[in-house]
Amino acid sequence: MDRNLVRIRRLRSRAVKPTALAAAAAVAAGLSLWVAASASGTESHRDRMDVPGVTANLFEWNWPSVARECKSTLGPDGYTGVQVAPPADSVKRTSLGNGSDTILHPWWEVYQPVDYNLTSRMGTEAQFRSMVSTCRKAGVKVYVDAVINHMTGQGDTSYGGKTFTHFTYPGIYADADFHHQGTGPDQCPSASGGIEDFNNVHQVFTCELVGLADLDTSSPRVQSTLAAYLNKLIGYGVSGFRVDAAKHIGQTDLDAVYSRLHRTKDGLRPYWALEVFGGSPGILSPQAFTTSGNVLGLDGVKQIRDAFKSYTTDHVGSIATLQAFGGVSGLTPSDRTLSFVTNHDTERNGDALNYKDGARFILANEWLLADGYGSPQIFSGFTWTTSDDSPPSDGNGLILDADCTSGLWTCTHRDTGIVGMVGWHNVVGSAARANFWTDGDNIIAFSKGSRGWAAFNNGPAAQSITVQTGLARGRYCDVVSGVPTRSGCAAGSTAVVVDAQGRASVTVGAYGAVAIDRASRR
Ligand code: LAG
Ligand code: CA
Repeated sequence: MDRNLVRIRRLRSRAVKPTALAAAAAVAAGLSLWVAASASGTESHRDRMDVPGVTANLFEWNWPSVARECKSTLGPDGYTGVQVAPPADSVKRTSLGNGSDTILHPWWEVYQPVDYNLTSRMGTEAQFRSMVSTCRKAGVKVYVDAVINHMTGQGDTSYGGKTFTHFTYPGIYADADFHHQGTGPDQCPSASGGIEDFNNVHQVFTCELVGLADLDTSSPRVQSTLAAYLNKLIGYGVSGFRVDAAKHIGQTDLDAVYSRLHRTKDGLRPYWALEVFGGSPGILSPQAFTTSGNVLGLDGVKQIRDAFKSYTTDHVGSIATLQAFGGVSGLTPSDRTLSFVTNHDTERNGDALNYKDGARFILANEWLLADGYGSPQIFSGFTWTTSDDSPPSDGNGLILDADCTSGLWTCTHRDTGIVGMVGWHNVVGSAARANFWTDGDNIIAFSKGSRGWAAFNNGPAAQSITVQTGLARGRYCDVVSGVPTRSGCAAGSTAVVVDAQGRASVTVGAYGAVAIDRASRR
């Protein structure tokens, strides 16, 4: 039994959930793998890049709420990282924009930066800083959504009280720092000045995305301004970035910015997860951006949706298809991918399952944690009716404290089954998948070496199966129904008996999962 596992087991047997220590051990295990992989790789800038482990994406949680959650929940539950919303000062709408929008402070205000001072809807710069330090102390690293392709597309005042116009942001950028319509190499060639053809590389890089002022990221001045912003965050203890609209910056400019970044507080290169929507050819594809960093698993999101619930045909799907998922099903390589069931865009645009899918959404998240593809991230946002809805805020757009009892926040990361599977993920580590079993339709089961075994039922009726678990003989507690106590299974949690041949008979509930691991043996 390896050292990490012993630690996790000791923690669980003390009736303590896997904590910062387990989390750190899991990170260290991932890290050594990464270093080994990159030693043989060709891209030197990947050398010792941070590896996030399991992250929670607390979308638009305000900074004091994130800090509290790191300490009370994320760290103790074994999450090793948290992704937070764009912290830069952004537009604060004082009137409705163009078109049909009817909400004064839609969630997307934060994707329209105005200034790199961190006065935002989520709090002050001091609150941000203190959140990062609280989270790090709880064993939870902080990853920031970095909006660096563009500035605002509308409005004239910001949360930080700045006034600006399109192309002029006092103190940071002026007209010459942006791409403009024209025919030169750093100019936008489309008639409208916006991206009209997502297959045209010149337009994708230099034209405006939905009317947002497009930074001339090829300019050394812009690059150093962006790097100064990101380095400030790194200085506060941030471990890496989800790079918004990375597809519209392009590899060359992304690399130029990345090369200016400092090491993180852990002495690593910052994590760099590029947002690149699939659907465009060649160098615009997610695959082609893996030379510049990790990428978001957006194509995987659709495969997961279609496996659990097909939107195109019968609305049933079949998770037996997930026997092949990852590089083998055409996705970017596991060690280059930030994987998730949904994010803030796909939960609204039909590409993904979302919290409204109920048990199936939870099941898909549990499966992702078990599958082990990519660095898994659990998205946890606020509930909404229309796709522009504001997160719970006061009249000025300032976001209120997250409250998991109000029904206004989904709090997906706190779900008992998901928390159990975060622990399971940390226990099984990098063990290879084995003992795959399926009924050929909507039940799958597999082990990770001899460290853990899990079963998933994406059907409306409970099913009993008898299968090879790959685990040693013993009595194990199901971790999906609750983290085991020192002496036994959690209240209401089922025990699974593995016989001398490694076989077990298990009943898996409707749209449910059962999972056991070496640290859940009692
Ligand atoms: C992203 N990744 O590349 C974000 O994940 C996505 O959420 C952002 O769009 C987008 N890129 C720009 O950062 C979101 C909303 C848009 C919104 C935009 C800027 O999905 O709807 O556009 O943020 O706030 C809004 C209006 C547009 C308008 C634009 C500029 O909806 O109609 O043209 O603002 O004024
Ligand atoms: Ca651009």
